Amino acid sequence: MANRTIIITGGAGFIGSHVVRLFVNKYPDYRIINVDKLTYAGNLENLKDIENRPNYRFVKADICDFDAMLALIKDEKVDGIIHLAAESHVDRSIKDPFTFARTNVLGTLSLLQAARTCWEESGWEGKRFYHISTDEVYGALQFDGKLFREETKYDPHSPYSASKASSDHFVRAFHDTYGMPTIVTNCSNNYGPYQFPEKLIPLFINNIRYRKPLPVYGKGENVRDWLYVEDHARAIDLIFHKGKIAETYNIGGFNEWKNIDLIKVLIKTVDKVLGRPEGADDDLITFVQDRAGHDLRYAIDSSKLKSELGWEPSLQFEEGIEKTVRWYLDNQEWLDNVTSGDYQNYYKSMYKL
Ligand code: NAD
Ligand code: TDX
Repeated sequence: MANRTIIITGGAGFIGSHVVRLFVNKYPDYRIINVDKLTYAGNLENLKDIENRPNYRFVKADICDFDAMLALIKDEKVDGIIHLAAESHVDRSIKDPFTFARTNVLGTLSLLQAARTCWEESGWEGKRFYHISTDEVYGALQFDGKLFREETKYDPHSPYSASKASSDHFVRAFHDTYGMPTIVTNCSNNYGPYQFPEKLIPLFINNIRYRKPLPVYGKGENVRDWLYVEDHARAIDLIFHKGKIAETYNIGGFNEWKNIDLIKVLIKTVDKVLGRPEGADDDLITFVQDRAGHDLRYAIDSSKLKSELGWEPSLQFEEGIEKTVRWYLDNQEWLDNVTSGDYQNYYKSMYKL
């Protein structure tokens, strides 16, 4: 469908910036409106390469601001919303759950209600509200080979995953109650360029570079399922255009790693790229107090997405990790810019520096 006008919320964040870039480049006939509050995690630097494109507009706004969302959807005749804006870091949710309930739950509700108000008036035809969620809503798996499927019962444990679970339920409720054309996807851990360096992979790449301790929670036994961020963005594009209304799709790379094994790969790769001898930085591994309520294992079964829409991850993990390591090592200025100010203070208090 040509000439669509799409809001992408959270477009200045990690995954959102990849989705905005993909849509702006691939769909010159669409109008892409990036709605972002620019919290500590949102950086317009992530989108420097496309900021002057004629099919792109940035709007600094809070999704909790119902009147602003309503006016934007109405004035711009928006027909699609891809909703990524959220508070996304589990450790922060443990310290400050209210902010997560506000943005993730009330913000999503405000956006849904604004879209409903406009779209009920103009008709549901051709409209789409696509909500981006996480595998963490399914809870924790044991080491038994089982995977999260679309039918897996929700069992969130952290304030972050509880807030995402709640927002997922609101999205489905808007379909079931009002007939809003919605889609929800639940994705595994993403990695790649432009991820805020509080998350495991970018934080540890930077620490290895400067030979700072690597704070491994617990024994490093927890397992996560990792997907390269551009593969997630491709899945979002496909599902936005071809996914079935009211469906849920799991997105993941069938790529499980125990944290400690992943950290060893990171050390090896950074040392290789920097020309340091193998094993030079192994002693940076520092076991620290475990995260409260730390989910043992996440693993996504994305076979529905493959069989119904033909999506598969394009990148092998070793290749993706090396690409990611090189990007962070080459983009020190980006790292310095996004970690100045507020984040520095938070990081210092978190690790008692
Ligand atoms: P991020 O923290 O990097 O970016 C979030 C963006 O949302 C930022 O640009 C921020 O400024 C913006 N934002 C926050 N509160 C806002 C508000 N009230 N109004 C408007 N904008 C606001 O997050 P991310 O890692 O890119 O995650 C994006 C989405 O994908 C989230 O919904 C997250 O739950 C989901 N997700 C993330 C992962 C992952 O591994 N990172 C995996 C699965 C799902
Ligand atoms: O310093 C650390 N030490 C450590 O051992 C950090 C930051 C993390 N960890 C562990 C905790 C997790 O088991 O590494 C694993 C990955 O941690 P994060 O990068 O914080 O990601 P996670 O908690 O798994 O959540 C991520 O994936 C799902 C994203 O932050 C979420 O937004 C997404 O929904």
